[in-house]
Amino acid sequence: MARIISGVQPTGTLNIGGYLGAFRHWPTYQDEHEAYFFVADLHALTVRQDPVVLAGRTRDVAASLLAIGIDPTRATVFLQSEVAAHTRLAWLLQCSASIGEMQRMTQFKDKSAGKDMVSLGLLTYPALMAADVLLYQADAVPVGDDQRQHLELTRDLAIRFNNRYGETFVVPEAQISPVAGRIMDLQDPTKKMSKSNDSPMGAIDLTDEPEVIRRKISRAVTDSEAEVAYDPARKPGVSNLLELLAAATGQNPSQLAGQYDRYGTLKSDTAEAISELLRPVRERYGELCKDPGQIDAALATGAQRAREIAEDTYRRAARAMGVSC
Ligand code: AQP
Repeated sequence: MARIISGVQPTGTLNIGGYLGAFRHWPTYQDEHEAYFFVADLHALTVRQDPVVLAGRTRDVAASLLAIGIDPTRATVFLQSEVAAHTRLAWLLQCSASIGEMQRMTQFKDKSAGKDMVSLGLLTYPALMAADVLLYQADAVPVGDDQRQHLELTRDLAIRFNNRYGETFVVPEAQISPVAGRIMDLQDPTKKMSKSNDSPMGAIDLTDEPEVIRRKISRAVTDSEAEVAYDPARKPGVSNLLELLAAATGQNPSQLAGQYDRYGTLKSDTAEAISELLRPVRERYGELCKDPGQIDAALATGAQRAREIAEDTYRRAARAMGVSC
């Protein structure tokens, strides 16, 4: 059985961007793959976090993963910080990577731009992400388009390590969704929809009620023209709405454009489709919140399973580099 792994940072409430670009597909891997899904709480520390808020969001993101349909009896769900091998392997990989490689990452450039204090962790983040993947000897990593460059670096580090120290890691493939690979912010459609963006009106959260979804989409920024066309460069706002509607209904955004002659109807249909798509997630999330013991039990079992495989890979890598483990 092929093995897959993917993770999500608890830097905010999960939104429709990450859902359509990545998480929506995760439950489909559970039967035909050995699947590992984790909450990347250590990655969240690369930017300053309030400890109480971070701990709450970490649990909330874990609950959301169960709510989207990840079944802890068919997949391994865990918190990154509960498996010590992640940071231990990250150190070994940092010592095989160059500063230049890390500085070239566009996410580092974007997140460090204009900041007075940039943490060293933000620079070395890709080495921890490489460790997240390589520890599990994953064949494939389903991610959104924004993670393509980090996955390329993970592959480079694995190949370099294998060449220097002998075959140790499986070299993973990125699996990027052909639709909705990059959903844009509703208030600034030139920017990716992100959990940590400032404007709450820019993102649709997975647990938003239908009237909130309607309000956010009705206020989404479009343009001063009146033509509905799929042209992300010239009409980013309208194209983003078409992309959302297409992903929610399994259609093609260019073909959908031909069915609309008014922005208002496009917006109301998009709101309706997203609201329906998220209905089961909202309902399951509500049930899980009433039974937090379920989340704790899933995470405890998941961490135990994850540690077994991760520690084995870490020991092999450490011995290959000549250090005792
Ligand atoms: N807007 C998006 N469109 C498509 N895919 C997306 N992903 C995130 N945003 C979009 C994909 O979701 C997975 C989990 O992402 P993550 O939380 O690990 O990191 P991220 O890409 O940095 O997500 P955010 O929301 O932008 O977080 P912050 O605000 O903290 O930087 C990944 O597979 C990602 O590609």
